[in-house]
Parts: sequence; structure tokens; C-alpha cells
Amino acid sequence: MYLTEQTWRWYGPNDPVSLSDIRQAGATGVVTALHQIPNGEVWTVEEINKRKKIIEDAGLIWSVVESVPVHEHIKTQTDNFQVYIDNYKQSLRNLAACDIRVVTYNFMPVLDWTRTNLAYEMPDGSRALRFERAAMIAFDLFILKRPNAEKEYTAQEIEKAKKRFDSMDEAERQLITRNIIAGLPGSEESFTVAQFQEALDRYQGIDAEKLRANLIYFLREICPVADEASVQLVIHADDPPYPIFGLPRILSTESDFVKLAEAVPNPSNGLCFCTGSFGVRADNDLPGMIARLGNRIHFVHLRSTQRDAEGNFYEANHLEGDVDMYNVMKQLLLLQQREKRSITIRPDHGHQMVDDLKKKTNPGYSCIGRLRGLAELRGLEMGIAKSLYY
Ligand code: DNO
Repeated sequence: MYLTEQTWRWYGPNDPVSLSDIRQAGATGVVTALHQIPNGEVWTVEEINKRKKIIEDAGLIWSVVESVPVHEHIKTQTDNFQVYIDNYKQSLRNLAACDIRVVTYNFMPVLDWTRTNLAYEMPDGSRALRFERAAMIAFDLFILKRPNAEKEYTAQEIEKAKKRFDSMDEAERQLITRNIIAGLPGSEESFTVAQFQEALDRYQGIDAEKLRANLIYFLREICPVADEASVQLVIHADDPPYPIFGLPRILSTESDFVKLAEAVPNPSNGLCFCTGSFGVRADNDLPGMIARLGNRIHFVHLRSTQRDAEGNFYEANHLEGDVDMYNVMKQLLLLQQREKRSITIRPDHGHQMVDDLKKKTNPGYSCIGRLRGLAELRGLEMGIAKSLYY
């Protein structure tokens, strides 16, 4: 029987969660990146091997890279973007030379994932990540003051955002600003308000179709290299999965990914199936997507979100919220048996809870919250597997 490979994201030697913690959590693989290498530069064999050795010395394996970031110039096709594409190809070859064969990336303009609140208190006292639309709009209209932003919102939304802004003291305004633009873990970029506006301006004239064309161009360049090196590229979904700050989005739904797979059929053109990101949209049928996108899925982020009608969401416990985790896991199990391969998963984000609350942690990546998540998910997997196959 094929079961998932259970992994854990690690931010490297400075991560407050150690490799030994990860091993005790029950994961066998590590998901990491060379965060110290600036975006766009080549990852050398030497640097990759150095990191790999640290992981292996702790009794774990480096299963997946998350992420080799895609330089903004590649997304906008400006300046010396071709050099960055060549560097990307070289990094893929170097990773393959070190036998690391799954590489995550995203094509979200400017910001990687975005939240407004990193410590939203749950009824049980644990803390979750949250995206609050009124706070995001308040930042956009009254702090960033993005030109013409008000055209993208309804009168009702603007009124609500104004009230929300007026209710904030200076400290809260600064905190929301920091949460949105100072760079969440793994995003590799951080901005001041002025720099953020400049970064947005670089997308003037780039709509979703243009961004998609740039992604397809990028994939047509790098997939042949990845195919040859036996590297699986996996694109991460947009988070949140709809446009923000007037930026185009191109990986928010099943049909978005199908367009990519049709345009670039190379086997290395794969998907990092993130249930938390796709799950924010009620129109994404997660178990069905796993069944249909099947052979393209090479890495899975498991987490759940709880949304409301207004577009706010918070990150729920892994087995609660809107994601039908039972059917997600069941489809994953069926897919693995159909394809006779194990698929790598990791518990994505977790609440700050128990001892996490007394420690400095990377938002979403505390130890105990993810430990709970992984424990629940592996129990779910074993339960379904045993009832299906024994
Ligand atoms: C957030 C993560 C993302 C993800 C990138 C992939 O927790 O899921 O930062 O790593 O978007 O490139």
C-alpha cells in the first residue's frame, strides 16, 4: 500500500523549531530552501550539499525544496529576466546533481502569501492566522493610498474599511502594515510602504492574461531542463486565491492549472496542491481536483481555512473548517494506489498553542500547532487506509 511521505517545513539553522523537534514530530522528510541566497542567484552544488548534510546528519532527508523563488523580473518580463531564467535552470540542474527532485515555486506578483492578522485569538486561547478584508482594504485605501484603488471596491466595502481604519490606533495601523508587506516567512521579499507601491507599479499593463503568458514562457524555458534532470516543478496556488491590490492572479482555480498543463504538457510541469489556499474559494472542489489533476500533483500542503461571506478567513484546526479533509485524504490515498507512488505531504501552518504561546515562532510555523496537525492527519490517513485496504 502506498502512503504519504510525511514532511515538515524547516527554515534552516535559524528556525526555532529544530531538526530534532521535527524528527520527534514523526516526519521523515524536510522541506526547506536556501533562504540566504538572494532571489535570482544560482544555488550552487556546494551550498545545496552543505544544507543537505545538516539534514541527513539529523536522520532526515531533504525531500522538497520550498521554494526556489521566481525573480520579479521573470514575472514581469523586464530588464535582464533572461539571465534569471538561466540561473533558475542552473539551480535546477544543481539540485538534481544533489538528488533533490521536487522544487516548489509560485508566480504571485509582488507578495507571496498575505494575511492581516498573525495572532487571531481562537475561543480555546490558541492563535491563528487570519485574512480580514476590511483591514486589507483599510490598508490599501488609507495607508498605502494606492491610486484609483477605490474603483475596485463597493461603496459598502469602502465604508466598512473606513470605520475599521478609524477604529485602529497607530500601533494597530503599523502592525497591519507590517503583517501585509514586511514579508511572511518564506516570502523572501519585504517592503516599506513606498517600495510596495513601486513594486505594484511594475505591474501596470500586466493583466492576468499577460502574467499567464509570462508564466507559460518561463515554464517552456525551464521544463525541458527539469524533465532532463528528472526534477518535478510544483507551482503553489495563489494565497489568497483572488486578486488583491489590483494585482493579477493566475493560479486560483482548477481551470487555472488546467490551462498551464495544456500549454506546457511536459511531465515536470506539476502542482503543489495546497488545500488551504484553494480551499478559501467555495467553487474549488478539493477532493475532485485531487482525483482529476492526479498525475500532476507531486507535493501537498494540508491545512484548512474557515471563510465567511465577506471574504474573510482564518486558519482552522487541520480537521475543522471548510476543507473536507476526510475526502481530501481519501482521494490522496486512492490516487497513490492508482499511480503506485507515495505523495509528499506536509502539515501546513498550525495554531500557536501550548508552549508555542511562550516562544518566538515563525507565523504559521510554530512547533506544537503543526505537531497537532501532523498527528491528526497521519491518524486520519491510517484510519482511512485500514478501512479501505484491510
Ligand atoms: C506559506 C507558503 C508559501 C509557499 C510559496 C511557494 O506558508 O505556503 O510561502 O511556500 O508560495 O512558493
